[in-house]
Amino acid sequence: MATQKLDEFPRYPLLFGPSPIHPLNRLTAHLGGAQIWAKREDVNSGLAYGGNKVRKLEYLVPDALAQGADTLVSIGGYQSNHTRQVAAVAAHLGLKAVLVQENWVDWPDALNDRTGNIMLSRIMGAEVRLDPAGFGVGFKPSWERAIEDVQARGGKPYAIPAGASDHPLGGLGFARWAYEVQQQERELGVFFDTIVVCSVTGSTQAGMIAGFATQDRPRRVIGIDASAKIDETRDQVARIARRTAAMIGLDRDLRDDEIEVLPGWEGPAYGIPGESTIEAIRLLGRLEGVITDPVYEGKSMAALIDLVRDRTIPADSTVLFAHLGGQPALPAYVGLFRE
Ligand code: 5PA
Repeated sequence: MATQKLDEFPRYPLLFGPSPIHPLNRLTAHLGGAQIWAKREDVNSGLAYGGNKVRKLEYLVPDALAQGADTLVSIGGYQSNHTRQVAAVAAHLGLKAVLVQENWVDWPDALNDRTGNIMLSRIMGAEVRLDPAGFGVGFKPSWERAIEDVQARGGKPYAIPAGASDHPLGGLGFARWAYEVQQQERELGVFFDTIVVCSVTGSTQAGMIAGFATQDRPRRVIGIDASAKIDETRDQVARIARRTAAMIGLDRDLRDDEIEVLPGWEGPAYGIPGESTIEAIRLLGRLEGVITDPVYEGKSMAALIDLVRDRTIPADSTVLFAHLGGQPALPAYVGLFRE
C-alpha cells in the first residue's frame, strides 16, 4: 500500500502530532452553504509558531543530517514564513542558518525588513542577508552565492529552495498530511470532499494531490494562486505532484484535471492584499477568532468564501480549509488595520 511506501522515507519529527481539525460553525452559518472546517498548520509545532514548512522540513532534515550539513541555506522574501521556519528548525537542531531575504514585495511599510518574520529569524540567530531582487521562486544567484560563502568558510551547507518546494523531498510532508486527514476523518466521522489551499511555490498542494490520489475516495483539491503568476504556479504544482506521486508509489499518471489551481484572488500582486483579502481576514477574525494574513491565507479564505457563496463548492459539500500559518507577517502590514 502507498502509505507504506511513504513510510520508507526517513522523517524527523518536528510537529506536536497531527495538526488539529475543527469546524468553522459561525462562518458556515454566515455563508449558508457547504460545511466548512479548518486544519491548522498554523499551530502544528512549537518551533517559532510552526506552519506548512515545518511539516515539509520533517523530510528534508534527515537528508541534511545524513550529509553532515552544519548550515541550512534558504531563500524567501523579507517577510518569508519559510525562512523563519528554516531558522527555527536550524536552531532546534543546533545547526546554523543563512537566509537570503529578497525584496519580493513592493510594500511601503517602513518596518517591512525589521519586524515580523525577519525579526524572528534574527532572534533565532540566523544570518539574514537582505537582497534587492524582486519576486521569483526559481533558483537565484544570491542563493548560490550564499551556498558558496558557507563552503568558502569551511562550512557544509544544505540548500533548501524557496518554500522547500523544488527539492526532491519537498512534496512528501503534505503527502503525509493527506494520510493524516484520512485518519482524522475516521475518528471524526466526516469526509472532506473538497480541500481549499493557498499555492505559491507549490509543494503544499502538490503533496496533498499526490497523497489523496493514492486513496480510494476521490476529492477535489482546489489551489488558490497567491503568487499572481498562475502559469508558473500551475507548472510547479503539476511537476511536484507528479514527482511526489511516483515517489510514494501511485501506479498511474495524475490526470490534468486533478491539478486545479485557480486565479482570481491574488490581489494586485504577490504580497499585496486586494479588497477581498482584507474582507476575508476581518470576516474570519470576527466570526471565528481565527487570524489569517494578507499574503497567503487571507487570499485563499477570500476564495473559499466566494466559492461557497456562488455554489462552485456545492451546499452539500464538506470543505477543509488548509490554514498554513503566516500570521507572523502581520506586523509588517500595520497600516492595513487602523480601525
Ligand atoms: C506559504 C508559502 P507553497 O509555497 O507550498 O505553495 O505554500 C504557500 C503558502 N501559506 C501558504 C503560507 C502561510 C505560506 O507561508 N510561503 C513561502 C515563504 O517564503 O514563506 C514560500 C513562499
